[in-house]
Amino acid sequence: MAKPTIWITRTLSDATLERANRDYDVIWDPADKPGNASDIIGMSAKVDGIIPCHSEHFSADVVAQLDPRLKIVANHSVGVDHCDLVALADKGIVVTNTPGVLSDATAELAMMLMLCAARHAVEGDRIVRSGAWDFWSPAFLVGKQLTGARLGIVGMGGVGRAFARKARGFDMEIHYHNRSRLAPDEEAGAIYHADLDELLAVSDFLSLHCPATPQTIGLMNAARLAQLPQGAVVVNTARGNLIDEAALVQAVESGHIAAAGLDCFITEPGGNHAFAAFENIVMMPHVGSATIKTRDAMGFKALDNLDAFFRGDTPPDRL
Ligand code: 8YV
Repeated sequence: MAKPTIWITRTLSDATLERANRDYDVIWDPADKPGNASDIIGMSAKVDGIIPCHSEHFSADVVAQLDPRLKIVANHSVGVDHCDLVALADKGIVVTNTPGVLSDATAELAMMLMLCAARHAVEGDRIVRSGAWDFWSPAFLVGKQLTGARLGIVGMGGVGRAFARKARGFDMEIHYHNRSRLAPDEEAGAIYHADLDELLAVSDFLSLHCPATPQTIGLMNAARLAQLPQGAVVVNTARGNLIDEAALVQAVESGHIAAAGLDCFITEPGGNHAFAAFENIVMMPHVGSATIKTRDAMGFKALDNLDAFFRGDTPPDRL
């Protein structure tokens, strides 16, 4: 039987590309450019499946123009806010994602951002690197300690729970808000707040781990940022549009928010240049899951989903 043809939109890990080329007829452009609407529409007539990243947008308008040849969108991401799931379902296109395998890598990056934000890493690095380090005092670059502090986690899915596990190692008191309360073994002592506002009031550190949905976009607006304790640290490794960026700039400027660590921005790639004026905002370019181990695992999970689908089974991560 002829191998199915798939389009791999971006440069996935070597191991993933090798396995894909072994099992499929693969269309992949090493130029590694995001696929735009016309790329996606055009390619849908040539392939049976696509492995996209969050950089390819399957809007309702794009989905309406897809060729019936395309049967499955096997995302190389856990987040699927770049896909109009209703439009894809209406069109009979199967959609999968890659839950679980990127939780630890993303939680590690969140921890890095939280520590860097809390301990003036951007400023400290700049001072030493530039040769401007000509002074020391016990009052120099005094930061905020994680030990014993209250950490609020919004969204206790795979990444939120992985982050809670790591934060326990720093002896933080874990609080969380989630659509539903976790079972006691998953909660592992974390304190549940059914009400987001209650969580915010006790979050010396706040880390966002929920998906971007119509309910969560703009979640951290000026009013919610104001509910955090004075001097709180905000971390976002989920999606940029969870935070009102102008409100965050104001809250950092006023000192109400002591520092922030951001891996996600409303505009990507690009970020928000207003943040660059603040050395207490540490930023990374959406690389939460960018480790060799995790990139391999994400690619393999996307391929596992395709394999199952083309065998005639239900893909394990079908949405
Ligand atoms: C990925 C992500 O790097 O999985 C997600 O939802 O945001 C990132 O971890 C990216 O989406 C890869 O496609």
